[in-house]
Amino acid sequence: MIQTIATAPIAGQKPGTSGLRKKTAIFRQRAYLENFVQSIWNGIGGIAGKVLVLGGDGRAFNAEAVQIILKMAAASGAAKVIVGQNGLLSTPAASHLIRLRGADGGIILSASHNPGGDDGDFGIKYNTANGGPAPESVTNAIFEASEAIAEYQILTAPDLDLAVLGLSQMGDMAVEVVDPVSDYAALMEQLFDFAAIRALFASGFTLRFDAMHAITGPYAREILVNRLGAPEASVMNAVPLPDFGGGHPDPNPVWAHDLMEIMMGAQAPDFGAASDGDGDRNMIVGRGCYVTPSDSLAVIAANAHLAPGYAQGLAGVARSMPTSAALDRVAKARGLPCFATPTGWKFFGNLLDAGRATLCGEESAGTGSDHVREKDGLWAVLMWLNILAVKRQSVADVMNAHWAEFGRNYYSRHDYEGVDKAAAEALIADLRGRLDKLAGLPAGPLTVTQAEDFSYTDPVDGSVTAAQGIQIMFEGGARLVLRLSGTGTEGATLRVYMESFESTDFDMDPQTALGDLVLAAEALAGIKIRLGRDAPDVVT
Ligand code: VG1
Ligand code: CO
Repeated sequence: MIQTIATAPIAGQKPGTSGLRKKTAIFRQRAYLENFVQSIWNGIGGIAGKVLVLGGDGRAFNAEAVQIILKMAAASGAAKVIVGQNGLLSTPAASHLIRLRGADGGIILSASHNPGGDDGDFGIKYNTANGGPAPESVTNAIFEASEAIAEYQILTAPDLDLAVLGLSQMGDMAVEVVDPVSDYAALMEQLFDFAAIRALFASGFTLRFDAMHAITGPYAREILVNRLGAPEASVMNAVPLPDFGGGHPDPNPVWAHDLMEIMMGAQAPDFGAASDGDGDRNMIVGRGCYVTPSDSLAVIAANAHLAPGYAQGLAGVARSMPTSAALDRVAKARGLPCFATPTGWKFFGNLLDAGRATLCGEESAGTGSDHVREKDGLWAVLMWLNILAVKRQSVADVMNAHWAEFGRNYYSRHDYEGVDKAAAEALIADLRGRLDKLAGLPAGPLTVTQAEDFSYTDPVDGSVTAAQGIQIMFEGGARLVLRLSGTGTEGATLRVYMESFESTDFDMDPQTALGDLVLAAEALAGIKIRLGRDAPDVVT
């Protein structure tokens, strides 16, 4: 029986950088999830007769949410939902499944790198038929629907057993439970030279992959251990847990500190990597050598042709605006078009669909290509392994050779987390108000040459997205970016991104190399006083 339940708008159901993210407890409140799911249906013009993909990263509330969404899809007339076994799918695997099956779209349940569990965060996002996160036009329509909602529809039916693979029915709707790993693993086999990587492992090359008790555990086991022959112990924290074992599944040197300790220790393996809650981020680290995500993107751009799936070369490359210009240097040297987009993978979709970019990346440990429409953690790991299998060099040697050829963009991001929202917004607003007067003025030890509020005109559909971060250039070529996070659930997070280019000295500590920029940021924005913080919470 289809029930129509009266409801009222719930304030704040506005998707951020990548979907709607809130505390798990908020999602558990009566009608919170239901309102948003109905708003998705309403915002995209209904789902009658449509085929959707559904899955999540397994965090607390994933299992309950999947059943609710199935019943709501059935009530609104969807033809079929393809769901990962036990309600699980990594974000890149979900994107692939949407494309592989020609589905009309999909719903991914994740708050990505945010901690999970009863006290953690939960999230939901809608991806369109190209497999990518819905563009702003669609997320705005969903938000508007959430502000006008008066009722939602849900089927009264028992929960489905999602442990069993295969077809079943929920009301008039077909439900197909699929293995979350196999299609994705097959895609990776098409893109990369598995024989060469297998030979690399057989030669004694050692790896440690940290799944951080999140979704990539089963994927990493199947691909790295079963298909590529790495020893079982190569994958650590491989069992997904609803609270990620109490950890913070964000693959950076701060949160993946256990892996970092191993990689910097005397017994370090040749190669280390980690992924995040939903499997779309990656961290790459060699023995004693951490690779900044912006550098990793540049190295991949310079070497992707070594992998079979990219042997024909790249059509173009793209990065988010705050990501370092290391990519631009490779693009320039190789004669490739290079695009700078606002933060968030949804802005790469049109470039990928139009064949104008093959490779994309973000400084926040997101790298990917046109094989799906999300960033892809294990893809990046396999790309590196493929490159190393061909070059037979250490990660440190690859980095040194890269910098010798292209120069080094020293890069760091300082995050001030959970700060007072009004204070953070005032900091940005005040700076924004002074931007056109900054050129020529000193800022700490540096001098401003140019200052702007980044606005993006999509080269494919002409849509304009304004106010995407404050970008300030200095004499000598250094660059500073300030923006507020769109993925947090408490207060605000200020991100300060710093970059400076160096053509000869490649062995500095990035924090030292960027010291003048830290002073300039403080002089321009008054971060310490305005936010009441002495130092950033996370430095990557
Ligand atoms: C952050 C990152 C951004 C990334 C986004 C989603 O957004 O900075 O680069 O695309 O997270 O990644 P923000 O608005 O907090 O800076 V994930 O792995 O959380 O889906
Ligand atoms: Co993620």
